[in-house]
Order: sequence, then structure tokens, then C-alpha cells
Amino acid sequence: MENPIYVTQPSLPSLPEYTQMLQQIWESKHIANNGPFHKQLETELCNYLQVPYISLFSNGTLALITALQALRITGEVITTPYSFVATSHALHWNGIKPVFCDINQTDFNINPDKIEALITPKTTAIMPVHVYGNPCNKEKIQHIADTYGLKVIYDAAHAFGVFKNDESLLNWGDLSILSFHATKTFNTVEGGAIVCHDAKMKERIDHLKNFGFTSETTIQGIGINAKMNELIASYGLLQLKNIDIEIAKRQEKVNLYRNLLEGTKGITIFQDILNVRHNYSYFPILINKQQFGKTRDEVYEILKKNNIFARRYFYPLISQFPAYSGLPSANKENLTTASQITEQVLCLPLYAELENQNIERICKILNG
Ligand code: T4K
Repeated sequence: MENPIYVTQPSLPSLPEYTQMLQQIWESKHIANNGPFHKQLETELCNYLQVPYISLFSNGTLALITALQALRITGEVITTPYSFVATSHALHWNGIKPVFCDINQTDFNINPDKIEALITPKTTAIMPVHVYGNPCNKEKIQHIADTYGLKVIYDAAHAFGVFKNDESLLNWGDLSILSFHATKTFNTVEGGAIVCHDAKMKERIDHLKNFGFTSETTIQGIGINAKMNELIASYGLLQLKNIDIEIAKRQEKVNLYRNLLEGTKGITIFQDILNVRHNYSYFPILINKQQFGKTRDEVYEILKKNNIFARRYFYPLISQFPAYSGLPSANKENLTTASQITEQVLCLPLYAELENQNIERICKILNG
């Protein structure tokens, strides 16, 4: 039996270089709480991502939870059911009701044409997700937000380094959050960030992620502990040095998949979007049983038998989990596109060190 192939595998920094950085941390004994590597990583990320302010977090979920706190969001928030469950959990942890909106067939993102009908007097914000790093329809979403006085928080967990028309997606809306989890294109083992537009908001977020402390003896607001430590920040600095190579290698893998699967009946593959610099975080395909002859789940199982662990991101829909399925907006009839895609999607293995021969093997299985 061949070695297992997982949906992803993290790229790791050079161990000798990391050891050197650890040596520095050991000597300084500054291991947490806004240390020198933490500050340096914030600065370097702002430069790389072309954003004005960034606040590092210990993971993306806490960044989401804190972003909602920072904007004092309450009531109802319109969001997508087609995401990782953390998107809605962050709302729930803030006592906010998620209101699920259907998605587009083309990019898997929230369908802006369906948002307005979901607005009630309790709606305070829209929380879209740039699914797989595909840019949301910023213009339409912002227009609705401006018309109804709503905030926009982008869950940009998949959108590290994605640009549209040379503009970073992370500058859209009121706040954007990132995840640096081990499974992401840019990983710091665990980690995340909030991107914001002004110094005052950055200060507020920095206080919130540090229990609410504004000075040694003053607390403003009830914060949480969501800080990134020096061991992780230094690891992040090394990862950032390699990020362009990481993205380029992923792009090569995606191109190979596209060449090998182009024309396979019943499998939909997706091409790059015009004027978008992608980060190739996932390689989703859609499997149409009528044309392909097998269901998505059958394909998933066949791959598994071959020691290939593709993942059904995102199945089930968030709205199908028991915690959310009782909400009126979870009704499948209002989520027809999301309900169809969640049954057809399969994310094939994708990571920088994935061997071409393994991609060929996966495609051979798919091509029968
Ligand atoms: N918003 C969105 C839209 C998100 O997608 C996510 C996270 C968040 C918010 C929250 O951000 P974080 O709080 O996580 O920073 C994974 C990740 O845990 C999660 O970060 C990610 N989205 C989600 C889409 O995928 P699982 O449960 O599928 O991960 P897991 O552990 O099964 O890993 C998948 C495969 O990756 C494994 O089969 C093997 C490989 N792997 C994984 C890890 C952790 C490795 O090779 N090495 C590793 O260390 O959720």
C-alpha cells in the first residue's frame, strides 16, 4: 500500500534557521506578550499583504470572535452556510444569531442578490467568507451594507495574499480575519489575525486580545486571551520568507490537476478568476452523479481505499449541524445552491510538496 496522501500537509520552515531564532528567544526570555518577533511579524505581514494594520492572534476563530466584539456587533448577522463551522460558531459565542444566505454556483461565496431579503430590524452586519480564497462580490455587499447601515466582517481565513485588480481583499469591509492554521497556505502551526483600517481600531483589538488591559491596572471592556507568542511569531517570520515559493509550487500542482481532469465528464474543475492573484489554498471539484456515474461520496470512499484522504469541505453545511438546523434561515429551500454544492464538492489533496506522480495517480482513479 502506498503512503497515505492527505488533503494537505503543512510546509515547515528550515529547522536550523528556526533553531537559531529559538536561541534568540531563549536568550531574551521574552517568550510572549507582544515581543520583538511578534512586532516584526506584524510589520512584515502589513508589507507583504499591503494592509495598513494587522493584529496577530493565536488562531483564526478567536480573531473572528474578537472582530465581532471590536465592532460591538449584536442581534443578527447574515452569513454563509458554506464555510467551516468556526464562521457561525464565532457569532454564537457572541450571542449573535446567524442568518444563512445562499451562495453562488460559480465561486461558492455568499450570493449578494439574496442578502437584502434577509435583513430585519435586528440585522447589524454581514459576514461573508472568501471561500477557497475566491473574492466575494465586494461592490454589491458594500452597497447593501451602506444602504442599511450594516458592518461587514470578512472571514478571509482562506484569502492570505489574494489580490483582485492589484488590491488586497483584506482591505475590504470593516474588518477581515485570517487563519494561519497548519492546513493553510501560510501556516504558523496555529494562528490568525485581524486586519483593520486605522490605528484606533488596532489599539482596541490589541486590548481585547489581552484581557482588555489598556495599562497595568486598567481594564477597558471584557477582553480575552488570544495573543500569539514568540515561538509562533518567529516561525511565522520564516514562513513568510518562503510564501511566494509556496504559492508558486501550489499553482504548479493546480495546473497539473487542471490538465489531467479537463474534459472528464461529470467533473467540474475551476479556472483562475480574471485579474485575481490566487493563493491556491484548495483544489475543489464538483462531481455530478448523473454524468460521472458515481456520487461524490462514492468517489471519496474509493480514494480512501487507495489511501488518499480527500475532504468534503464544506459538508455538511453549517446550517445542517444540530446547533443551527432549527433556525428558520437553515431551511434547505432557501439554500438551494449551497445544498446542491455541499453534496457534490470534494477538495483533492493540494500542498507544495505533493508529488506530481501522486496527482497523476489521483486523476487516473478519477478518470477510471
Ligand atoms: N473560517 C474559515 C473559513 C475556516 O476555514 C477556518 C478554519 C476558520 C475560520 C477558523 O480558523 P482556525 O481557528 O482554525 O485558525 C481544518 C482546520 O483545522 C481549520 O483551520 C480549517 N479552517 C478547516 C477548513 O480545516 P480539519 O478538521 O479538516 O483539520 P484536520 O486536522 O482534519 O486536518 C486535515 C488534514 O491535514 C489531515 O487529515 C492531515 C493534514 N494535517 C493536519 C494537521 C493539523 C497535517 O498533515 N498536519 C497537521 O498538523 O479542519
